[in-house]
Amino acid sequence: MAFMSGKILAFGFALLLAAFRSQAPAFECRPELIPNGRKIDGRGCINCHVDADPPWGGSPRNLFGQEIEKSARFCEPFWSPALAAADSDGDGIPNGVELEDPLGAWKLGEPDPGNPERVTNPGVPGEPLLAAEFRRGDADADGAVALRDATFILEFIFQGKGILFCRSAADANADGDLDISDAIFILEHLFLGRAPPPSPGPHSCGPAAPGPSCRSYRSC
Ligand SMILES: [Ca+2]
Ligand SMILES: [Ca+2]
Ligand SMILES: [Ca+2]
Repeated sequence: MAFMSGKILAFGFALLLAAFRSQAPAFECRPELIPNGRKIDGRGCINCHVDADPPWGGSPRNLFGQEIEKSARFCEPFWSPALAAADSDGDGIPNGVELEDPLGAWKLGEPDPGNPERVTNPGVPGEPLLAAEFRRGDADADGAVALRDATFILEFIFQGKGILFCRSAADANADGDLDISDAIFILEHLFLGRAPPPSPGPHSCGPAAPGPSCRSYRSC
């Protein structure tokens, strides 16, 4: 009889634990552990939970929260290049781009990176995005069209190096393709004085096509 009571108690405890885990408590410290963690609503719980302000202090985790829960331990840092590169909510925009730290380089204690107005929730797919802008020919997104943009394009095409923040920016001749002719176009402009990259040009920013492309381009 005592053995049965023990099993019933254990079962009840397991049920309670499961209920507790499904209504996951929000760690107030965790918004501080991701870049721009409090930019959306000032508190930041909504980055990981479906309800930012439930009456009893916690709510089920959204898709980003579920991903974090796999590796996070209490208030220990967990932000990483791998987590930045992942797309937890499956909307085509990596977590790091949504939080304005595409490379996952931000460290706890550093100022928030990027443009806070562009921050979106990495756990909620389909949020409206601010229109992204780009400079034609500035493939490496450092704010200028230079020799390094040509080498960036060649290394990206032939060696798979680098992160292409905006395909339109690297499409220097604006023909819709990204290939060796874009690197040549930049070189001819720089060293032979030929025509600059077409609209919006190398010195002005112009709107990119709607969608996630150019979302992480940050020199405009
Ligand atoms: Ca996403
Ligand atoms: Ca550049
Ligand atoms: Ca092209």
